[in-house]
Amino acid sequence: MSKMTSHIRSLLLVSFTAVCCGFCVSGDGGEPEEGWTANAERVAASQAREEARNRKINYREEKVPDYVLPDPLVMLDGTKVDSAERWREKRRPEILELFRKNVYGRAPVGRPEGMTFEVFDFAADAMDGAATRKQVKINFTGKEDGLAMNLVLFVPNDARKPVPTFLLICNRDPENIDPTRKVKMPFWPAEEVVARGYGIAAFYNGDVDPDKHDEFKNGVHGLFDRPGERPADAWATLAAWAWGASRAMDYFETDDSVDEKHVAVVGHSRGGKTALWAGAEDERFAMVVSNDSGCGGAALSRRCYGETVAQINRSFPHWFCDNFEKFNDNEGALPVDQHMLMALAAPRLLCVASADEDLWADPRGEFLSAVGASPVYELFGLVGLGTTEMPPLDRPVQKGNISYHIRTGGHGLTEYDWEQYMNFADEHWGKK
Ligand code: GTR
Repeated sequence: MSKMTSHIRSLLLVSFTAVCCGFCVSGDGGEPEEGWTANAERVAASQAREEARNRKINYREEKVPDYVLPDPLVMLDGTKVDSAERWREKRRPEILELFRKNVYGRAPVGRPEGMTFEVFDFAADAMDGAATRKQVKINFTGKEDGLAMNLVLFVPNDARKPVPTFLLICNRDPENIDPTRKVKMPFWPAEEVVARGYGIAAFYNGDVDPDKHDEFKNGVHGLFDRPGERPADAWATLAAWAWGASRAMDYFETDDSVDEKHVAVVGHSRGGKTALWAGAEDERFAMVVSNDSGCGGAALSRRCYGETVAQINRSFPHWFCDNFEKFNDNEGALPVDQHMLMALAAPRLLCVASADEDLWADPRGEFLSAVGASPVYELFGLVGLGTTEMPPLDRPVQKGNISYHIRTGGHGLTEYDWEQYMNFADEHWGKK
């Protein structure tokens, strides 16, 4: 058997083992606990709903098609990647390029000329004295009344500066990231993050690009794209939001209170897809957090479980580049799958999370992606996920440089999720 076939076989075996034999030894050394499986009634009800709507969506594990994942460690020309150096120099750029061309599109490179930062709000005694608040207007061109995004940042007052910081790409109503803290939402539990000694920042994705199909006339597309026909690999909206996250990072590099070498980019759902892409495009992010990101995020496209490529392109035609439509009902033709997007985070920290009721996002596909990215971490002499067995509910796996958990409940970003991300950061960023 050739090396390549043997690797593909082992990837398949990994998927098979995880699907069929999920169990885990309980923390107290007692009976092995079952790994997570989707609740059978929920599967049946979800399937019935799709059938009533006449949609080709699958929720049954046994109906997941056979698939072979592209090997992250084999170049397009068949050459095996056997060192971290070859990964860095050859394979990583190749995979990044494949994602730009086929999935997210190509964003303008680097920070825009003329961009300005204006700290328009400063409060040293925010959160009852626990934090210093700053609000920064990031004006992309520096032109008067030019398109700008607002960045809100809280830095704990009693922490040693500069502080490691979490940046949320907020894809929900801006009240979720209320700078006044009159509104407090678990989606962005700023007080709790500050209490753990971390900086916490956020921006609203709609500042960068509206979340609607506007023919790319508004937002940063309207600002930077040349008039005329859009290439099929032009950046779409997820790439625009990811680009926005990089502009926040540009600001962090100028702020002495933020440790720009320890910034986590965090996103939920469409924001999670964006966070993964931001971490791929911009290696300044030391940690990448994908919360319930599903299709086009952490979930393997080839599993066609829950939301599919065809479905997401239909519902959200502005999220991905036009080339992505070539893979509607044709996932096997993709030169990449989402485990390779995760691999682009290596050797940095990566968190992947799913929710029990969120079958639409394919929790098992998200887990298997993390499994599939692990060989790239191993190339760096690191442990990736450190297991191929899906854990039970609410039993986070934090053995290596990839963290995974599946929690009780539905689609959402909760305090429980944030706690896991902070625990992981504590472990790796020396707080423990
Ligand atoms: C869903 C969509 C997902 C996910 C989510 C969200 O409706 O199908 O891909 O991104 O929205 O962002 O909340």
